[in-house]
Formats: sequence, structure tokens, C-alpha cells
Amino acid sequence: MKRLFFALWPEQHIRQQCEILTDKLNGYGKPVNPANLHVTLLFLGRISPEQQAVLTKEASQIPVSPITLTFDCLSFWKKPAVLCLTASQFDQNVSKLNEILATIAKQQGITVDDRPFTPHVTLLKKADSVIDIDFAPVLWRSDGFCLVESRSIANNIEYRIIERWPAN
Ligand code: 3AM
Repeated sequence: MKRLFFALWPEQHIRQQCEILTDKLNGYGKPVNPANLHVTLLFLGRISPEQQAVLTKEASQIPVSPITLTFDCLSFWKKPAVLCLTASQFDQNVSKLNEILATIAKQQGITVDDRPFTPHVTLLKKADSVIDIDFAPVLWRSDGFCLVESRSIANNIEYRIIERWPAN
């Protein structure tokens, strides 16, 4: 069994822009390792090899359009205690992709998060307050999506891309 999720993975220059912003937030929480920055499309949880094989096959058949997200807000989410980048408006292609992935996952008996989908990039964990700083919006262009494995190693979270599907 592997702990998996679908995500948008950043190109290097987007990762760097997020990293610069995270540096500005120094002292307000625990920075996410820059190598781990991503937009979760759908969290799947613990998945068997059989489920993974079906999910991978189904995902490869999804028509994927390029996605552009403008992350122009910093949001503090109290319950998970995170500070993340969010978008005041966003490309409906990303919501469509989330819906299709959720349908595929449910067909495999996987319980998915039914809360409204909010694309975000978590920058700080263990955050405890709203932060009001000026920053240049992060333009996140994605030419596809991926399936990612999440592993906990010695108190750190490590993400490994298992498969990538480019936009058509
Ligand atoms: O994209 P972010 O960093 O907000 O919080 C976890 C992380 O989200 C989230 O999935 C992403 C990759 O680990 N996550 C972890 N457990 C979850 C759960 N049970 C979850 N999302 C929904 N339900």
C-alpha cells in the first residue's frame, strides 16, 4: 500500500518564486521544503497496487488542458494551521480535473474529500496567524498533472512522482 495523491508539480522557476515568498514569511511557521511544493488535485490516501494500476490507466485517458493559476492571496487556514497561496479566481479546468479524478477514485471505492476544491500551495505548516505582506502573484502554469507518493522518513515528508501525464 502506498499513500498517494494527484497533484500539479511546479517548474523550477515557479518553485523558486514560492521559495522566495516562503523566505519572507520566516518566523511565522514551519516552511515547507521547496522540493515538496505542489498543488494537490486530489488526496487519495493508502492505495493498493491493484487500485493504483486502475487509477493510472484511467488517469492516462483524461483529456488534459494546460492550466494557469494566479496565486494572488495568502490564506491562513486555522484548523490545519497552514499558510498557503490561494487564488481569488481560478481556471475552471483545474476544478474539472479535480472532479474527474474524484469520480475515478470513487469508482475504486476510495473515500475522497467532499469539501469544495480550493487550489492552494501550502507554504508554511504550524502557522498560527494571518500574515499581511505585499508580494507579486505567483503565476503557476501547468502542462499536465502527476500521481505522487508521500512517504514519512525520519520525521520528514518526502514526495516522489510516480507518473506524469502531459497536457494534450
Ligand atoms: O496540498 P496540501 O499540502 O495542503 O495536507 C496534505 C497535503 O495537502 C493532504 O494531501 C496533501 C499531500 O499530502 N492530505 C493529507 N491527508 C489528507 C486527508 N486525509 C489530505 N487531504 C485530505 N484528506
